[in-house]
Amino acid sequence: MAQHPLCPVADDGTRALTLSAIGTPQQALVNFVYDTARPVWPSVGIGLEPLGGDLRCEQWLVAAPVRFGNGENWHWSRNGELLMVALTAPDEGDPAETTARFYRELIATVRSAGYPHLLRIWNYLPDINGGHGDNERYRRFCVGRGQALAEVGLEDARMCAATAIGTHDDRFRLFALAGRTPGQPVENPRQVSAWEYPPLYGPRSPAFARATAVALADDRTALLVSGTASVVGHATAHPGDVLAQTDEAVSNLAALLTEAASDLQRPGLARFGEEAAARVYVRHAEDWPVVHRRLREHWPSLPLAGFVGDICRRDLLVEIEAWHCA
Ligand code: 3EB
Repeated sequence: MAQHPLCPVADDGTRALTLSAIGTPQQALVNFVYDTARPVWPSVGIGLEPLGGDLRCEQWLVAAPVRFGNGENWHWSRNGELLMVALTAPDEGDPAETTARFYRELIATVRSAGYPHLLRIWNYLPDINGGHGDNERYRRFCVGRGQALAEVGLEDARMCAATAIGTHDDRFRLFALAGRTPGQPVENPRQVSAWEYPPLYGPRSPAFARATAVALADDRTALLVSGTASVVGHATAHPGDVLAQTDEAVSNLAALLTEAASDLQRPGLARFGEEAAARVYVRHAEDWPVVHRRLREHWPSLPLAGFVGDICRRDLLVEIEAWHCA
């Protein structure tokens, strides 16, 4: 692992995101572990091949005590404020069906458990670019998600930050963080809101916020930043050029952080600081070294983790998500 001297990462590659007051007893709500074969909940894998970088594990810490449980296809963990749900199922049939089922189950669960506000969602689905035109699996995923949201009356503009990435394995994975109190969605002035994309990109526009801001107990704010790609307005910028796409994604993230700092009146959010980390998804593993080097130039001390993952538009080669506290 190429450890950068400025990165605040433990020797074992673990980076903690502390979602409760620093100095109080903490416990993991979830550990995203990148290279463990059979993690045990609340440790969990994301089904993508890791490419290296600074991180091996993200610990999402909250105030203890945390309780854990599971059902047939899912695990959960929760404390008094936050709930994490991980649903997984074999990938079968039309992704619209699986997705609608997952989202119905997710929303029913978070509501009945008393954590009705979605704060961050990750969707990892096999073969995201399989199928043609409006039958492309990502577009069917968007149809299923949209249908479940419509059924429960959840407006797109109130959705949370999200990631949707294609895997090369055979399981559908959905992770969701939910809270007792709402987060605040943040949009990106350089980008059309995803739920307002024109039908050119699919019959059902994607329902997610560019970021969700979550107020923490000790007056910090966590900014949970969606997968961010080289999309300007609603169009893909620089098709075929992974480094130009990387720079454009970085510009999008800079604009988003500026917007968040202003919306929340919290100047510290305007740049990635001490408490932050990013996952980077590249479509082609061979692009990782140049993308990694370029990101290191933009962000000398931001801990990074690289993965092979398919981005939801075929012409996108790289996507970056992040969390960031200030
Ligand atoms: C984009 O800006 C890139 O459908 O949940 C990024 C993050 C993207 C989340 C989703 C899609 C999603 O449109 C794709």
